[in-house]
Amino acid sequence: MASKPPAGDPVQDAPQVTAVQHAAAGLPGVVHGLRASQQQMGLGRTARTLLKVNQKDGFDCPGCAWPEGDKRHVAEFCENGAKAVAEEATLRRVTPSFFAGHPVSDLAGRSGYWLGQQGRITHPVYLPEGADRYEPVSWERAFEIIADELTALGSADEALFYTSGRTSNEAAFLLQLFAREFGTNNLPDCSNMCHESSGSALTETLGVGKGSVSLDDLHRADLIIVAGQNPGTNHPRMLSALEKAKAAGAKIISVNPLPEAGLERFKNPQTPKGLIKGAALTDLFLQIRIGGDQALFRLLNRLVLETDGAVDEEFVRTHTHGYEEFAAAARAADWDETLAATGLSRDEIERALRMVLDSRRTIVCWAMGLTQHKHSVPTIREVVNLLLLRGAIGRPGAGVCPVRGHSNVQGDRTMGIFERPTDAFLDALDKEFGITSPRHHGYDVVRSIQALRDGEAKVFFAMGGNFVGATPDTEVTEAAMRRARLTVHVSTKLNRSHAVTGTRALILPTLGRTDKDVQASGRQFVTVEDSMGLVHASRGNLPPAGPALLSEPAIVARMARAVLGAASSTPWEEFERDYATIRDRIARVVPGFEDFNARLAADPGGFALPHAPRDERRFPTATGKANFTAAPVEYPRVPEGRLLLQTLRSHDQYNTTVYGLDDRYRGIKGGRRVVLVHPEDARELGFADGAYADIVGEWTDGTERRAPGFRVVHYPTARGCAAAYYPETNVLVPLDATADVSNTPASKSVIVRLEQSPAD
Ligand SMILES: Nc1nc2c(c(=O)[nH]1)N[C@H]1C(S)=C(S)[C@@H](COP(=O)(O)OP(=O)(O)OC[C@H]3O[C@@H](n4cnc5c(=O)[nH]c(N)nc54)[C@H](O)[C@@H]3O)O[C@H]1N2
Ligand SMILES: Nc1nc2c(c(=O)[nH]1)N[C@H]1C(S)=C(S)[C@@H](COP(=O)(O)OP(=O)(O)OC[C@H]3O[C@@H](n4cnc5c(=O)[nH]c(N)nc54)[C@H](O)[C@@H]3O)O[C@H]1N2
Ligand SMILES: [Mo]
Repeated sequence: MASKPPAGDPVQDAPQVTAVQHAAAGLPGVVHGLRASQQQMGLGRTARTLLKVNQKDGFDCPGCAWPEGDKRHVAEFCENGAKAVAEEATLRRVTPSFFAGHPVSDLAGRSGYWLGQQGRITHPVYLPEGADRYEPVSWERAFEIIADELTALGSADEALFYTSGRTSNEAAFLLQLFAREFGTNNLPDCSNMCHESSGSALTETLGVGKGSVSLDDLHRADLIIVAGQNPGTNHPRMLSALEKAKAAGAKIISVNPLPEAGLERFKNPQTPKGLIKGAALTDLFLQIRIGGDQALFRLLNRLVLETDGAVDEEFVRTHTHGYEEFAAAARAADWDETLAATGLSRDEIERALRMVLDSRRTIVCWAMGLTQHKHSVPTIREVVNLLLLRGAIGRPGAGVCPVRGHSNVQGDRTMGIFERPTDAFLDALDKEFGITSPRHHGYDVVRSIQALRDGEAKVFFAMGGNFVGATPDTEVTEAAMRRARLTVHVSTKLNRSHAVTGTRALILPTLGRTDKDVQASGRQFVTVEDSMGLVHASRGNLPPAGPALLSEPAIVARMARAVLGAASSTPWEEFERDYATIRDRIARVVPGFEDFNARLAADPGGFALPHAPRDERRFPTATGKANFTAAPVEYPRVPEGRLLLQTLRSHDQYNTTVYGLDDRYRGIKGGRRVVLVHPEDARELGFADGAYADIVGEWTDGTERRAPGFRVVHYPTARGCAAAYYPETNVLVPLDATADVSNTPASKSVIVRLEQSPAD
């Protein structure tokens, strides 16, 4: 049996395989992007909308967090940005009559793709206890329901306030303020599943949990290592920066189990030459085994240590701590073990070493390929060790570049969306608002699911995102969510989380980035922070999806008034009226935002937040120096006959939002239930290309998890490895399989076996 779409879902999943592509973007990219837009919103609206993407007077692309350069192109977006915009600016609508026709039991049987295709939600709706249909509800009544449930809790810590990374700075600041006034630090966010490992490793070693480079640094680098990232699909505009760096003489090393099209060759759709010819980007492709990166960087560090003059001794002496212990560990790195862990050859590693030694300005970029493993934090620390050895932090053209996902995920954290806030942040908040914030830590995403499962959390509120769709161990998570007394989703579009509800549920429709936001004081804008710490304004220009929609800041402000009542002296009404008054408070609470409104008025293009290691080689760590670390080398051990599975994104999705069923660059069409396996491995396991298999996850506690009916695709991945799309394979990731320290689900290293599908 080829496909197993949920019952009643007309969308057929029947994957076909064509040739793998070796170049990204170019004309096909532009055409695909515009086609998606036109289907959803028609030609005039398409043009009006796309011309405003990432312009100084327009809105921030709701796609990725890649920064915009100072000199902007007329069309500062990419194919996937266009899809993200079309998805939000669509003319399709989900109205109360839609809910009358589709009970929750029906929605629960639909695919995420189908749900997303229904359009923008127009009215607040409520699912009463025991009912199977969402019904229209007034905003007043919706907030009363939330207030009733929240005030009935035995402790504020029985409530969870989740944030996905599209939320603006203003809304995020209000949400964390509300949660803390209410009495909890339970502020899990998508970052917990994303770059938390980067934040953990960088905070400990450099003192700031963010990247240390600007776009300009990328352009000036002479070596860029891109490890565990697929920019051709997920950060297409990054390819322009890589192209520019190359034109100025930089070399690029890609470290990836898959040969990703964009990294091989890039056809820049914004230059006439690029449209046709394209530039080869990667100079050295290290086709690493999944999870082999720590071993690779450890050995490179040993080899640097052994090369005369290769260590920047002045930097090490002046700015670092822990060198001796680290050097002892690095010197013990073993060639044979590294070759086994990485699957690379000695020659490849020596070539990488020569490129590192030839470089003064080295940048390492990474994303989920490094952050979603058990040993992600020590892996990223090892990357930092290399840069510290070479003095490549706080030098122009050099540094760390964790490439963020959601367009404001970094800003949300800056605004205090964090279950483990620092005392300094809470002190400032308390002083500004005259409140007493709770000081004990709250729950992150995985702990939130455990708390719901164990009955310790009872109300779940989500500011965007698709919690049950994005989190691991789908069956466990959905059962946990169903135990909640109340689930509330502030959403633009339908998704799986609206069909997996607590005893009672609310869907609160909200404005997106592209929508015009008018409040009592006039037209509003919001602000966001990109992956490189640049803060700028975002202004929607389209009429909202319906008159009943409220903005995210308005929803939080009204909820706060309903829940906290007279007990709160925070001017929630004023915040809703005029977002500039929120920014005035942010300016007084969050370092780096002084004179926030004035600086935005002076330059709507925005300003850069301070970054001590980058700006002044100052390292606000526990030791006051940049810390070398010396963790034991780890890599996944895969038993005979098993594969190491990574769960990743296709070219046609935005996280749990599926735009379409094609993964153009990888040559997959018309379906998503595919598992990519090296031809030799597939043959040894007895699976021809085109055979159907169940993927069975094996976890250390002896439990198994099954994802049925995947088409096996013979694909040039690293030996012993496999790849399949998320969220379909989340069911295979055990809730307990998380990264040490950061607690991020280890969704890039799942041990699996393939079993013949019963109906094949
Ligand atoms: N169009 C589009 N854009 C997006 C998103 C989207 O879904 N669609 N999502 C956004 C979000 S939230 C995020 S976080 C980013 C995600 O951006 P990416 O991290 O690029 O996303 P993934 O598809 O998870 O790809 C992981 C990459 O790491 C590689 N990899 C896997 N395991 C390993 C490993 O052990 N070692 C190494 N070296 N490489 C490995 C994979 O082969 C793949 O190339 O993109 C953001 N932008
Ligand atoms: N197996 C596996 N699991 C993963 C990953 C993986 O690589 N593998 N990646 C992880 C990563 S990196 C991330 S970031 C998470 C993503 O987790 P989430 O951020 O929770 O998921 P999304 O799919 O991005 O959320 C999409 C929904 O957000 C809502 N939305 C969109 N725009 C807006 C808006 O402007 N306002 C509001 N209020 N709502 C809006 C829409 O209703 C839409 O359905 O998933 C994680 N899960
Ligand atoms: Mo992410």
